[in-house]
Amino acid sequence: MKRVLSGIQPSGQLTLGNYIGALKNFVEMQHSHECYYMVVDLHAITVPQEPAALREQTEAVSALYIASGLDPAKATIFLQSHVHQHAELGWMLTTLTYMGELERMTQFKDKSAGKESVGAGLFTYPSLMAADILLYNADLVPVGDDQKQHLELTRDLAHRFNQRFGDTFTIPEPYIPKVGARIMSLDDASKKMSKSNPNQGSFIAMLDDPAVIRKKISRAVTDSGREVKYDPQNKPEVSNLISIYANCSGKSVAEIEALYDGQGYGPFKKDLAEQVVAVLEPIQQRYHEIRKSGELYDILRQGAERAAEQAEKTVKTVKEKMGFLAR
Ligand code: ATP
Ligand code: LTN
Repeated sequence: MKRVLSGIQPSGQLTLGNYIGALKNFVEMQHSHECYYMVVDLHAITVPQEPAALREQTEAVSALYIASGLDPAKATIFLQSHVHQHAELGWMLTTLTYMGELERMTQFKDKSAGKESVGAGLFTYPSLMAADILLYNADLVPVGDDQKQHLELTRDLAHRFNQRFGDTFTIPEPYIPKVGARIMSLDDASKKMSKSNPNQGSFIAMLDDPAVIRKKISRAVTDSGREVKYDPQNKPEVSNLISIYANCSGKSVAEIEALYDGQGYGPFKKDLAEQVVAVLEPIQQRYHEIRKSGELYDILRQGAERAAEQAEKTVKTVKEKMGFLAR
């Protein structure tokens, strides 16, 4: 069975982009793969986090994992900070990463742009991400399109380690959805939908009330035309909404275009909102049950135990190969 690993940062409310680009695939893959899914809290602190907010968001993201359909009996679900081997291997891989490689990362450039002081962890973020993946010798990493560059660096680091110290790591492949790998902001189709955008209207949060979802979609920017047509070059806003529709409904782009042929944007947006609500409402109901039940802590404890077993094996091998003395 192929191994899968991925993670999401508890750095804010999860969006529909996180769901379509990543979480939905996590759920699908658990049936046919050996899966490890983390909440990457160590990554979240690469930008300042209030402790109380970090605690709340970490619990919320973990609960959303389960509410979205991840099954602790099938997948190993855990917090990155509960498995200390992530930080340990992260450090070792940082020493193998070149400054020039990190300087080229577009996520770093975006997140550091215009900031006066930027933590060094934001810069070395990709080496920790490589450790996350290589610790479990993952074959496949389900992520959105924006993570492709980080995956490429992970592959380079795995090669580099294998060449320098002997065959150790599996070279992982990204697993990126065909439609919906990059859901764009509702107010600006040139930017990806992001949980850290201060404009609430730019994203749909997975926990937004149905009434709020309907309002946000009705206000989503379109163009001055009236044709529901998938054409990302010339109609980026409408194409983005079609991608969301396709993902939430299971309909193809061609079916959606045919359905709204000659009808303008009104009916399309109205139905789109109902499709999104139909996906998110049941997840929200389960989410509230899980938060109330207190079962989360047991799930995370068991997940961390299972993950640590595998992670420790890898760290032991890596230390031997790099020349650290055994205890
Ligand atoms: P931020 O927007 O705060 O930088 P993020 O949501 O991009 O955060 P993560 O929470 O770590 O960052 O992302 C988790 C997963 O969701 C990643 O696999 C990422 O590629 C995917 N993802 C995030 N935004 C989108 C989007 N707009 N469309 C598709 N996938 C997305
Ligand atoms: N960098 C990712 C989050 C992340 C991740 C990982 C994804 C951290 N470690 C390991 C896949 C595998 C992000 O910002 N979206």
